[in-house]
Amino acid sequence: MTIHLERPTHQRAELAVTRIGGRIGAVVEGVRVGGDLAPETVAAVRAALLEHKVLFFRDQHHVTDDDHIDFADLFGETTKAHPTVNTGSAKVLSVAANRGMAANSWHTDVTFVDRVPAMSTLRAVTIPAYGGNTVWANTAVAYEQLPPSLKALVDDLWAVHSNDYDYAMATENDAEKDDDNLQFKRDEFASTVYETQHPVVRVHPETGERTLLLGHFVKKFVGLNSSESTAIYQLLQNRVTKLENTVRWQWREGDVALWDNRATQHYAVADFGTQPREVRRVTVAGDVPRSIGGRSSVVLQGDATEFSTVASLVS
Ligand SMILES: O=C(O)CCC(=O)C(=O)O
Ligand SMILES: [Fe+2]
Repeated sequence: MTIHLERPTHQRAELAVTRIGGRIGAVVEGVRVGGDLAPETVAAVRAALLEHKVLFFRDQHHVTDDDHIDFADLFGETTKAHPTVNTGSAKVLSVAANRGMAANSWHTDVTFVDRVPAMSTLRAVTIPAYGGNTVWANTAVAYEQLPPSLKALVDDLWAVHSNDYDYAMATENDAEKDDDNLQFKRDEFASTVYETQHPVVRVHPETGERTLLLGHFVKKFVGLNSSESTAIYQLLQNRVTKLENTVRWQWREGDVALWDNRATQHYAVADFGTQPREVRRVTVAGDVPRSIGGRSSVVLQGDATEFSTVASLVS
């Protein structure tokens, strides 16, 4: 797809969106990431995001933290860097290998609060010589492709998500977590505990698609015991993370990724040994999920108003 756009300066801008996966992922060319995109460019990027779920922009070496924030701001109000983790910036979350904030398990960002972020933008600052790819999965197609019997199972199922989640359940199929990492999680990540009950099937506020809202912050399903919860969680996650349903990105420094956090999960592959790796994230505020029946997620513990505003349904 090639879209020709007129800039306010009347310079002709060309935005090219090239799919890189069958079910998710596209590379966007012709956009200089920052805060000064023309409104029609922002609209075109947003439309491409809703369609492809994750977009990649190569060679954005010029981007500073401020440019990164300004870029994210074009898609909605930005959140605080994180509800509990402070990496030295109000809006930018640094995810560095040596900080032990492991992202090597499948998750959707910050689902332990009610106002789940709408989008995340990630910028590659330091990338190892090999390894350290990130993989995204499409949770709308995962729902769509469930057989009717499994749709019936999940359509009225609710899950409790927490930042003080059951690590054993989330890590069962994932890379092993080391002790430092677990200690970090206990000390900082869950310094304030948040717990929210979300529908497992969420109606996407912009596309109307039904998506599976799961990931490693799920503690249990409402009304099921822990072994039943683990079994159902694995069954559904196997659908989400099926390789055909994913795209894997091999980072180069200067890359920027933008994903729809309402329709994806992601996983940062921890296969780069002791090499340094740093990516930085700026997050766009989202609304409170709604079920197929129109019921909203319910806060069980923690107040996320300091972290993020609640986005209006369609921005
Ligand atoms: O390190 C990565 O590639 C992804 C980190 C992550 O999960 C995030 O920034 O939300
Ligand atoms: Fe993440």
